[in-house]
Amino acid sequence: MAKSRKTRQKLRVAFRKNRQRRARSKDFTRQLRQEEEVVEDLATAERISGKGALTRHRTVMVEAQEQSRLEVDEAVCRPGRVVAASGMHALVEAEDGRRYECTVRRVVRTLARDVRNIVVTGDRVLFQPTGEDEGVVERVEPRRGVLSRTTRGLEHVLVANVEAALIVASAADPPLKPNLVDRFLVSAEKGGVEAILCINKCDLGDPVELQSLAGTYARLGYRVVLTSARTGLGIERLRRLLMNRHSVLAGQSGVGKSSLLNALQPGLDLRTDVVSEWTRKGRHTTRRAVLYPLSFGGSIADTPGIRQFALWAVAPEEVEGYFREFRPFVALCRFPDCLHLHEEGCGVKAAVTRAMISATRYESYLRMVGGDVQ
Ligand SMILES: Nc1nc2c(ncn2[C@@H]2O[C@H](COP(=O)(O)OP(=O)(O)OP(=O)(O)O)[C@@H](O)[C@H]2O)c(=O)[nH]1
Ligand SMILES: [Mg+2]
Ligand SMILES: [Zn+2]
Repeated sequence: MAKSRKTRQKLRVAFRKNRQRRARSKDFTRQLRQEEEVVEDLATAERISGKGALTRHRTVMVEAQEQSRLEVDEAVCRPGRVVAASGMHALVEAEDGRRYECTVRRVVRTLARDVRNIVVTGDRVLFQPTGEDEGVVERVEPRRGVLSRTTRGLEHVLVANVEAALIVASAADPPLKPNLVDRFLVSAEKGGVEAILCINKCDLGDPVELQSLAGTYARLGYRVVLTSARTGLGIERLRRLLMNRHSVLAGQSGVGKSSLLNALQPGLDLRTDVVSEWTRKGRHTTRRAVLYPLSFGGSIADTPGIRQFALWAVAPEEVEGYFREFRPFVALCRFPDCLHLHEEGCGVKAAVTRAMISATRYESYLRMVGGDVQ
């Protein structure tokens, strides 16, 4: 007991030192070097077993992980939500609406699974204000409801703590890619987020074709909204669907996500000025996920368009579970481990032949099982 108390004290001292260091850009290289050291320490400690200095060191590190949640001085910390994030920096909005440019406390970075996702837009955090509009993120709360994909072999969380994802596609310009839509639907379901399909630019599309496409997804039980940011079609319905919820706009680049947001929330362009230095560009080519409050209740994150999309952590045999319409037919497959590719006696393939499963959906399935990037 005594020993562990001592350890804890040591850790506290170290943490306090970290906290006092201001993350000025001239410190950046030095900081990076220190981070590398800590990461190396962790890696070494993980490999060594048996009794010895390294084992003790490992114990300390493990304790540090466990204690990191306790170490936060809740009396001086405030809860907030990450409005935009970039590397080790996060723009955090406190409950009173004030915004703080925050760095991330080193122990939080060390404990993160990978560097990409330390803080993401939508994260709920505890932060300590260090000035009028500056602070330090002390803790990132566990995420619920995420939209992620795989980037260079790592999970890339686009946004966290959302209840609904508005998967936006366009009727034309760019043409609708069903495979990309299906990937987003899978990603949302995997992340515990309700997917709402929004087909935008309906002013450009053939109404008959659009109705049939909308019908395909509506029959699967997805909510489908046909919109036009240009004419205002469907905007009121969208508003009702998003009211009082935390949502995200996701989809291919150029489908009109930001335009929809402007239609949903007139006057938002005024408010985007605040985050313009974070987004570093006009609102028409979104580079970074940014969270906006909605005047009719709730919030919505606008995200950058995605051209390529590899699913995160979905094994081939799991994919069928995300294709709701396959379920009744999977039981008819001759082999219990049927992947519905070339197997004999496959109930799913038979259903595709009989047009009971859409050929386009089956094609999406094949691409996902094949690990294709779309
Ligand atoms: N005809 C028509 N054009 C639209 C509509 N919605 C958006 N656009 C146009 O489509 C283009 C792209 O719109 P954005 O809102 O920037 O698209 P985005 O999805 O936010 O794109 P990224 O930020 O690159 O992901 C712009 O020129 C818009 O004016 C629509 O409903 N109808
Ligand atoms: Mg945009
Ligand atoms: Zn099968």
